[in-house]
Amino acid sequence: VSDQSHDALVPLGWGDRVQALYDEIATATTRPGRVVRVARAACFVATREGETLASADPLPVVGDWVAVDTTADRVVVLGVVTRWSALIRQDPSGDRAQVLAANVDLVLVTAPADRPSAARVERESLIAWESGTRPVIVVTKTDLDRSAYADELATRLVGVDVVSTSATTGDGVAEVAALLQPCHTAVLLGPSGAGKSTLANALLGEDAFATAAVRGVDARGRHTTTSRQLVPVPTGGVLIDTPGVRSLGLWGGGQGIDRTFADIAELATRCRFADCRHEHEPGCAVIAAVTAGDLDPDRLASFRKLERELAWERRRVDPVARDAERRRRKAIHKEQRRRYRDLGRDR
Ligand SMILES: Nc1nc2c(ncn2[C@@H]2O[C@H](COP(=O)(O)OP(=O)(O)OP(=O)(O)O)[C@@H](O)[C@H]2O)c(=O)[nH]1
Ligand SMILES: [Mg+2]
Ligand SMILES: [Zn+2]
Repeated sequence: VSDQSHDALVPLGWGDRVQALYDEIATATTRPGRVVRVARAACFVATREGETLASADPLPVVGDWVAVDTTADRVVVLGVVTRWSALIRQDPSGDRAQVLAANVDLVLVTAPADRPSAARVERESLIAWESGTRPVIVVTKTDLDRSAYADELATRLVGVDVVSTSATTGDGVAEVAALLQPCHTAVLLGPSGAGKSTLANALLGEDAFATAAVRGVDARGRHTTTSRQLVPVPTGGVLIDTPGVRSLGLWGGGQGIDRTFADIAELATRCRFADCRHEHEPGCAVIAAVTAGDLDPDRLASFRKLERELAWERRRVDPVARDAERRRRKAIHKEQRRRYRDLGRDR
């Protein structure tokens, strides 16, 4: 084992975990590196010899660990290390998956206090769980808004950690820094203008990223940050800054929904029917909780919306799920017809 204290890849997250995965794809002429930024047809890879522009086909994504060959006259990515996690959304332009970042261990869901939206935070948290990582909610700009947004989110999003920050006053920045573990990678996710790059700069202790005031409606779609970028954090850990994305369509199997909505999942175990949709079913413990004032109806609405979206995605990609849904609908129709007949008989 080599002395890692002088290994230039360690601040980028290199360690035993990556070494083992890299060994699976290494060849005599390749060396390891991490993709720090992706350009149109090439990517910037940090290696022990410094940062280099490498061509690759297909292009890896930011956060990928790769094997590059530097022996030819141009640097080429020869292989991509098996990802342990991937932040995925549905490509807004079509029915494809788009990987936003690879090999992340933590998603910092930035939630600006001046533009509260619990539903958005729930969607982003779900994407984090679906990606194989976990979310921590970082409320930003708390100097602008004295409301109890962080408390609201902590209450509503049961079991998720919430950190209050202000890059202006410096509040909470050390708490976020403490979340960034050596050899672990965190990614900033959140709407444009949330203060992601500002927070990144505060963590880095320098203005590495450009920041700008939130733009007016006439300049919609323009983001200050235009590409995803990976940087080592001096106090430990690795950070990926991303441009705020407007559309965050879900893409995934739906394993994350019970973690995002742990309170509803727990209640659902007490519903009379195992396949209860918590809509109009008799003996529904979830609806009972709303009626009793124990569950926020907005949270249930958010759950239903995301659940429907996931179910739709599942049916689209999975013919077995599609057939199951068809059978379920048929059974419901049959049941409704039967009830109708019975009603007629009673009259
Ligand atoms: N008052 C206040 N303003 C902040 C804070 N953090 C960021 N801002 C301001 O919010 C604006 C947007 O910040 P950015 O860091 O560029 O936002 P971003 O999330 O990186 O935006 P995109 O790159 O477009 O996704 C800038 O004008 C910042 O100065 C904060 O804690 N308090
Ligand atoms: Mg930015
Ligand atoms: Zn129910």
